[in-house]
Amino acid sequence: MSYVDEVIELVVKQNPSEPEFHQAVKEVLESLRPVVDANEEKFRREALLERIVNPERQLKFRIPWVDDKGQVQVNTGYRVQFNSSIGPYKGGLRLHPSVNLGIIKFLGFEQVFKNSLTGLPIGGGKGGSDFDPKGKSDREVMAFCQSYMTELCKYIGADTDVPAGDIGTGAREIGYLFGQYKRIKGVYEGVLTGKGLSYGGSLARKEATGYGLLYFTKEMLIANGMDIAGKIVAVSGAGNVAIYAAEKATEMGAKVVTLSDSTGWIYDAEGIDLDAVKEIKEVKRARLSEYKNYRPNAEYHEGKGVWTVKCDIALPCATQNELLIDDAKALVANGCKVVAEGANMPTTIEATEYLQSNGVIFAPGKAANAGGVATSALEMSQNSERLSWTFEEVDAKLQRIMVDIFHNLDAAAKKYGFEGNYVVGANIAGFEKVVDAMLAQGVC
Ligand code: NDP
Ligand code: 2IT
Repeated sequence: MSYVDEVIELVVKQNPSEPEFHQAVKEVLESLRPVVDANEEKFRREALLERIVNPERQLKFRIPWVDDKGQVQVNTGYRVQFNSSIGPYKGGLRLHPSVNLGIIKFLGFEQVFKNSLTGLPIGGGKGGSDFDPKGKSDREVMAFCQSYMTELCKYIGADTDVPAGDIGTGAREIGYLFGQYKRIKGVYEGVLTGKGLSYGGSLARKEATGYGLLYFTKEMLIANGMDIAGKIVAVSGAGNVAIYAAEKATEMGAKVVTLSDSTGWIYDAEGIDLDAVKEIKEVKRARLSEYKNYRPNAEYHEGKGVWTVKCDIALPCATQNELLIDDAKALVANGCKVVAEGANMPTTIEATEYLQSNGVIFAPGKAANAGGVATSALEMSQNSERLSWTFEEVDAKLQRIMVDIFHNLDAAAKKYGFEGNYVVGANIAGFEKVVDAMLAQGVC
């Protein structure tokens, strides 16, 4: 059996009931076959793949907190410190009832290669909890965040592990987490990114994942002889990534016609009104169904269906496995030419293969959504030098990073004979740097 197949089998055996982790490992290792085959003897002796698929450390702990009725609630907290070969662990904290160890491990594993692709000195990690911020009061969210950080602060620090936002963790949660870290440790340091601008945050971090997705997509379109202006774009999600992806796509002259949340989706043939969406989502923390109050001509549909509309470009920006094989078929049938992932692993392996084999240009999340973590690394730099850069400075660096990522993975795909396969290109380009650092650092 080949080394890649052996390790995939091992991962499934050693981590039963973690399907998302299996999926992420399979996608990456399948892409690495040409590199692994060319170095099989050395990689086996070094147990390189076994080391790559095993987190350096995984933490799981109790988070007790008191709700507004005086009732004690208990959630489970996680932090998976996956790989520190190229820098301190870096990656977000997800707060969503679906969170479990397998989901955090898939996200941490992806983060290792994504962070490598940014070209910046950050290792990979991820954390979160099954706590659901929806419907909770600000005080309840604060109580939870303070309890989470009371335990987490023992394992993180500006030079060891630097968490940030992800689903359910935005500016409010980062503020409460930062305050508790400072209070317990007595240190004012850049231990989290995505901070508020008044206490060490970076301009353009809020916009960075969505904007970066569009900088990447634009470069990929140019390389394929296409232009983003005038295109119809379907976006899923209505959170941090989706909103700023839609904003930049609109700024680039495309028309965004959809957004979605966990209860339904909107279709606005005239182009989504982002001021309305920001008010609904960022200010009121309400449901997308309210969008019709702002734009009576728009459609609101309960449930799934965002991929059934006619579009040139699809940008899945909500969550994992939200674009399935039937969605891929509908997109192809409707003439979609490009899919670029704003979320982490939103497209199943089957759907990805269907899109690629039907001529759709496909950009994997670990490359296309790397602008968020890249700008987090820029926030770390600013904190270290105790200076703040202007929006324009950060945005210019972000653009450069996304353009470079595209060309690096394009080159890696070509080098191994997979021209145009950006999944293979991203996995190989991300892997090569991590492997180089791991081998240089000996058995650790
Ligand atoms: P937010 O919490 O801001 O928004 C998430 C959006 O996706 C919401 O509209 C939410 O709807 C929807 N959503 C979440 N879970 C589900 C689900 N199970 N089914 C249907 N819809 C769902 O998160 P972000 O925008 O920050 O993150 C979105 C994706 O992007 C995630 O995959 C994340 O890992 C990834 N990402 C985020 C980065 C960042 O910097 N924030 C960086 C790189 C990737 P509802 O509000 O109804 O739950
Ligand atoms: O998935 C991701 O890259 C993020 N949620 C952002 C991580 C970060 O550290 O900014």
